[in-house]
Amino acid sequence: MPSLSELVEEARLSARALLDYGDGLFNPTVRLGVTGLSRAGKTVFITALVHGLTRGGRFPVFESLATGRIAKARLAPQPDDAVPRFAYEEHLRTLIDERRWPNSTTDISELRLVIDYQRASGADRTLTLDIVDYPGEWLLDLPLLNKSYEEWSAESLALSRQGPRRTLAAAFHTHLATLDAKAPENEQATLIAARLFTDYLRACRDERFAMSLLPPGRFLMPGNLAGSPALTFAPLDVASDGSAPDGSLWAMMKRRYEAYKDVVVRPFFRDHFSRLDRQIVLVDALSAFNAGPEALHDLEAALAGILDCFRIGRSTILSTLFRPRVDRILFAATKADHLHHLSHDRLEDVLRRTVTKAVSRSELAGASVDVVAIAAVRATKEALVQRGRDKLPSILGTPIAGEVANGETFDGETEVATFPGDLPTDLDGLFAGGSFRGLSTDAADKADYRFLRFRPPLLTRDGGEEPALPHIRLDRALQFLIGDRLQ
Ligand SMILES: Nc1nc2c(ncn2[C@@H]2O[C@H](COP(=O)(O)OP(=O)(O)OP(=O)(O)O)[C@@H](O)[C@H]2O)c(=O)[nH]1
Ligand SMILES: [Mg+2]
Repeated sequence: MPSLSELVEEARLSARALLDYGDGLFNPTVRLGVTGLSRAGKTVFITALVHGLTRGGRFPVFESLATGRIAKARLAPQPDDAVPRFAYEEHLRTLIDERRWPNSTTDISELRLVIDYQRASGADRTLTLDIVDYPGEWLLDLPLLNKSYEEWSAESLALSRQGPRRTLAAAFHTHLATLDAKAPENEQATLIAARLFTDYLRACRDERFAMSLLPPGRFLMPGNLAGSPALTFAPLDVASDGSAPDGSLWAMMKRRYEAYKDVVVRPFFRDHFSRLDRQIVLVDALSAFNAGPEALHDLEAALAGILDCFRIGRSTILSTLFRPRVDRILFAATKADHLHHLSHDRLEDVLRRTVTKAVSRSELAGASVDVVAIAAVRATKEALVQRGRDKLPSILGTPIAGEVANGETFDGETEVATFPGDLPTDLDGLFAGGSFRGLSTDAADKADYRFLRFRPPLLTRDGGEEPALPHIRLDRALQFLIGDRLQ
């Protein structure tokens, strides 16, 4: 039996769906979700996409633009009053004028683009594209809705005792050993536990480990909820089928865990996720390579978790309330400009392998899924560099000040040619963690694959005109995501 609050919620949701629908009849709209774990490349992707559409980028594969059917794309006022606007102008200025990557963003944001185009049949039409940028970490909170505090505790403690996570969680484990779950509730002990648990999650995100699976997602990006009780709890060593004595530390943690679900998780799925029509999931597979096999496994698990949110066939954790209406999902490996183009297909293969495993587990009723390797903003050029007798396919770029390679520290001004290492051909060996080493297992110069971070490209303005941003396969991504809606 649905509870009263569920019924009320359902009524509210139907009312809004009707509103969205009515609006859509007169004014066709696509809500495009852009997600990915932190640093995956969401902000850069949206900035490049909007710039390309409004300025007219070089997008040969994006048919409607390439054939001249798009007359004009312009920004329009952001429609949702409670969601921050995506700071497009600021991000663009940072990229082009300062040649810096935009700062990290930790909250949801939205931007509305209106596209005037001509249908293939000749009629003039308008499509409204609402782009929603939200952290992929929020999707990974979905399973919490179906888990008791005790189950969640048992799982996250088990995870924190595996592989490299064990060392990173040492301080938290030490504090945990001093806690008695059945003792009276204690705000100070809880604060310390929450802080150490968050420190552990943050350490896992570090470049050397690049772990992906770190719920609760809001712990690392609390936004305006920082310091609130709903974000101040941690797992305890308690029996997964036990029940908490009244007034105990355990009961307090449990209450806050439930509050987290109510104030953070449910509203996100209800207000944002369920309204998306199309979704792109950006994946920083190269950072996982950089870190090593553990990070790749972790990424694989996180991607499976993200895909689970789109399972709509069977009855899942997603109640009918939260079910998305997404009918196209694109997984994109970002930052492909760190590789020579000869390796782009291989990068797609790695991602396809990871995703296929997850897709075959889920029933994505009606949704089509594709995979592409992209660079939203291409920071490098390609060159063949003579090394001894061989010519190596290398990439040319300006490493960010402070990046180090072979003992040399870069100043942020000098352009260098590098050979980042080949992506391994043997994918099974790669995931099995055989011979492939990354930063988390060895010194940087011993890692089998290592990429440098480059500055955004140097662009010159021809006359007064804004320069186009170079990219890799961004047009292919666009064609898959919205090409059919511009027919
Ligand atoms: N070379 C290259 N680097 C990129 C590209 N896109 C993103 N990056 C790098 O990845 C970093 C993160 O990109 P963002 O777009 O800020 O990623 P995000 O997903 O918005 O990150 P958060 O806001 O922290 O969640 C940037 O600072 C760049 O260093 C790209 O197309 N090419
Ligand atoms: Mg961002």
